[in-house]
Amino acid sequence: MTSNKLVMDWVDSVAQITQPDEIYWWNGSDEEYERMCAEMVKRKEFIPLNKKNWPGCYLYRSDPTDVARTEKVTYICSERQEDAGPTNNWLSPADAEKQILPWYRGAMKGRTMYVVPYIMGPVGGASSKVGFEITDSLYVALNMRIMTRSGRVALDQLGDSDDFVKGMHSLGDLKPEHRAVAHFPERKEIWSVGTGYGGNALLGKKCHALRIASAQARDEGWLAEHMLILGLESPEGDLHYIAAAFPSGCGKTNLAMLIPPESMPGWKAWTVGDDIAWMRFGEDGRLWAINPEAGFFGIAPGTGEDTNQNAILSVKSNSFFTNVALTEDGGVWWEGLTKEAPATLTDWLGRPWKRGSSEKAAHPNSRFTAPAKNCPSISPHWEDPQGVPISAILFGGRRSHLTPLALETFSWNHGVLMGASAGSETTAAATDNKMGTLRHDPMAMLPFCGYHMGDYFKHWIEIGKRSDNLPKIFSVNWFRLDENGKFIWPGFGENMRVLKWIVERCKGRAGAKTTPIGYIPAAKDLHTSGLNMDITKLEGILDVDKNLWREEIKGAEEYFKTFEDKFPQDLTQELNDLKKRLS
Ligand code: GTP
Ligand code: SPV
Ligand code: MN
Repeated sequence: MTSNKLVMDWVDSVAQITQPDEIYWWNGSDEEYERMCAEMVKRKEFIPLNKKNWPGCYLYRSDPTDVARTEKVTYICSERQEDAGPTNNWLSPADAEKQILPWYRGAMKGRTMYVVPYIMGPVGGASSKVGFEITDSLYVALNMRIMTRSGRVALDQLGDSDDFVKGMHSLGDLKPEHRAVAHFPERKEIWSVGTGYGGNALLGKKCHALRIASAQARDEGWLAEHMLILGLESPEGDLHYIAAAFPSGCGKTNLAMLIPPESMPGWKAWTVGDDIAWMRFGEDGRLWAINPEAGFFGIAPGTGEDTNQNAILSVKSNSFFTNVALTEDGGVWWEGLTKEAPATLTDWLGRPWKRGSSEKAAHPNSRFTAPAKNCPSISPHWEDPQGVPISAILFGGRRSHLTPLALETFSWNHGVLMGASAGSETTAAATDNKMGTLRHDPMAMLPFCGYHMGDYFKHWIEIGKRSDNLPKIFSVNWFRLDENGKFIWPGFGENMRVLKWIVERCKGRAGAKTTPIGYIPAAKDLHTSGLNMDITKLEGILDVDKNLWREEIKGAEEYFKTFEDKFPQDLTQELNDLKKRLS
């Protein structure tokens, strides 16, 4: 409990609505964590894993209808519809009360209500933010314990201040038709009901650190972005940090934990964050980024020793697994963990599974929750309250065609245009989208921007006017396919070759050819020694087809019309310049 009357009044009001049997204040201690994990085992919600191979690890199976973010029922409940903009679902606060609040009434009868205070950002950090998640899901509370700094520390940081986000979460009856994730940016409030899945229910993550925080960042002159943060150290000991925005399921966690290939001796990569970056100007006019989270909520499938060894080492202890398969010796497995599947498994739905089955053993969006400090490549600076200085911003996505492996934009505004016109093929991270369909996803923020996307573009342009010490903006794409549907670029650790070029461009050292869409490395400008790849294939993904790009730009121009007069003039100017260069 706390002496903060505003918090106490709000907790009371939620209890009035939800009618829990008991209220429990989360303190964040190790003793509490152990006790609550044991409670989950007692309730048969957690399956403890084999203690020898997976110490402190548990498997959790969610409701089978509740396995990914649901964008269809995610709302921005600003007072005015135009503040939510054309890319968000809007509900007026009054309609939200009518439609959503009834699903909370009496929902916690027979349950405990956990009050989880949390900090997004390092403890004591000037740019860290406090929030509360009230939840009737112990799984959610325990995940928040890994993903944020939670409990007493957050109450201490808040004191009697009114600067906190109010998150009200209930599993409700878990029926998809009684499911909603609603955000009230003006009141710094979040309602999530009828779902227990990660991005819908761990309210510190997408709901607070992106949707609420992006609106706050617009008002206060900073950036809240769907970006990983990575430090790159050259053999000479030079350190550069990059921030990269890729849509969900498009490689942030993997890039954030990359291990440089053996043919690049001396290069080191340091993980600062894998999903969210909050960036503010320092006194030096540079953008400094913090990772507001304290853990990784990462995609299991595709994560293996040879693709992401640092992630494997991160999840080996004190981690949770959601919707993966169970092995006979009490371990976990998912597609891509090993080349060959174990002969028999229990699948993510708890059914017997045999190698060769046409069905997946783990859900394609199955996830691990791991403490960031477990990661062997975690940066010594990952909890620095002032953050790390960003030299380059990368935009990327899953583009099987067209978009080159790497490109440097000509200017900040050109970079913003490129981020704004980015598209990506959809993945299993959200339901309701057919997988693999190309959609526009500006700055990888389409599902996460808490206000009008046109105003968001304007905010990026404004940020660019405030400093002449800005990061350079790049575009990357690891996902080009050949005529057989195979990835052309080897990806993963090999992406270091592209990052090296980026760092050297920041220092004005690497070569590039000037094309209408930006500076693109020639094959000779990349570190290719030890790269097991046909040079003509590499040249193929560094090429610019003007005709196809003209089509692409036409599509972007059409898309931008949805923002009407909110689309910034400066971007229209950039678009016209780009069209001229392509004609
Ligand atoms: P969210 O947690 O949903 O935001 O996803 P993310 O952006 O962190 O994506 P993640 O790193 O988990 O990667 C998603 C999928 O893409 C996994 O199956 C990876 O194996 C695959 N992937 C990541 N990087 C690469 C790459 O460089 N090349 C290829 N071919 N696949 C990759
Ligand atoms: C994403 O979908 O971008 C994620 C997973 O990082 S979730 O927490 O569900 O949002
Ligand atoms: Mn993400």
